[in-house]
Amino acid sequence: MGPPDRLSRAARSLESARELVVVTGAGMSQESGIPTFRDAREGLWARFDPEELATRRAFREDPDRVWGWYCYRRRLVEKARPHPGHHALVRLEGAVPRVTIVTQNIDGLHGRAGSARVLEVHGNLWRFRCFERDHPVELSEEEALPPETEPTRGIAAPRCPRCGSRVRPDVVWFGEPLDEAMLARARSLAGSCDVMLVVGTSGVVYPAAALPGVAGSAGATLIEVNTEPSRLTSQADLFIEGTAGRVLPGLMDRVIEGGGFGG
Ligand code: BJW
Repeated sequence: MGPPDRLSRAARSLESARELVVVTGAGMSQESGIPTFRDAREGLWARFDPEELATRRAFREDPDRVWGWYCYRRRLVEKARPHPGHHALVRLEGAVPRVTIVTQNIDGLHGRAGSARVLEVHGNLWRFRCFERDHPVELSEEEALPPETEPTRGIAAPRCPRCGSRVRPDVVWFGEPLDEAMLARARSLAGSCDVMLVVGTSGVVYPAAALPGVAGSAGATLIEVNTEPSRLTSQADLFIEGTAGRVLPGLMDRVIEGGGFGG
């Protein structure tokens, strides 16, 4: 089957879907200028050590180093804009009765594009809590976005106004549990959806990587969009090779042409 046939088949599945779950990963944001994690040359983990930046131990040992790196990440995201792929997912809400995006991304780009139902299972770069007691903390723009420095230059992590412990980003580091209620919701939706669209994830990080398996076992059609095969491709009914920013708008155009929900 050639790429146009795959797009048409994917569009037909989406047109008949009642409940769609879209699982996104770092590849979804790549064309907005945000690097992925595992690209061999440009990926964040090719340039920075996750053990030193994305674990509780790392923060405990050197909060300023970790805080400085997340300030650098926040600056990257602040300059980024949602791309046509994000907007195509918003348009999908007019074509399928219920659409939920389960994103591993912490950049908030789906929400900025206008997607209505987004579960950010790895947290959000722009929310903060304290390290010791999880008190939610509000920060000023200057505290969240201090002047540009090197990504590896430490920046003093602010203190929680209630308990004095250091402030951390409200994201999920390795070895930390995901929000229990949100994960339960994501699993339940995966088990009840009729189509799951998986975009731009390597499928190596659990528990998010298990969601396509849950959907597939429950009989959903799995459609994957990625620039290259991933760990999840063997489970996919349809693999569409290409970037999110090119494939998703093309897919949406076909859904609209085909009528879609209420169309
Ligand atoms: C394009 C594209 C374009 C490029 N268009 N495509 C079971 C088995 C094995 C291990 C475990 C397991 N269960 C738990 C674990 C341990 C661990 C884990 O999974 N480790 C694996 C690496 C082996 N998981 C955890 O620790 C999780 N916690 C947990 O399970 O807790 C249990 C617990 C319970 C009770 C008490 C205590 C604990 C937490 C995982 C948190 C992950 N955190 C990070 C950092 C978040 C904050 C931050 O951003 O700084 O999340 S790591 C990083 O990986 C980030 C991402 O969300 C995540 C996934 O990466 P993603 O999105 O797939 O990106 P890439 O780069 O890997 O892939 C990009 C893809 O896009 C590629 O395929 C490209 O081809 C493609 N692409 N450009 C379309 N333009």
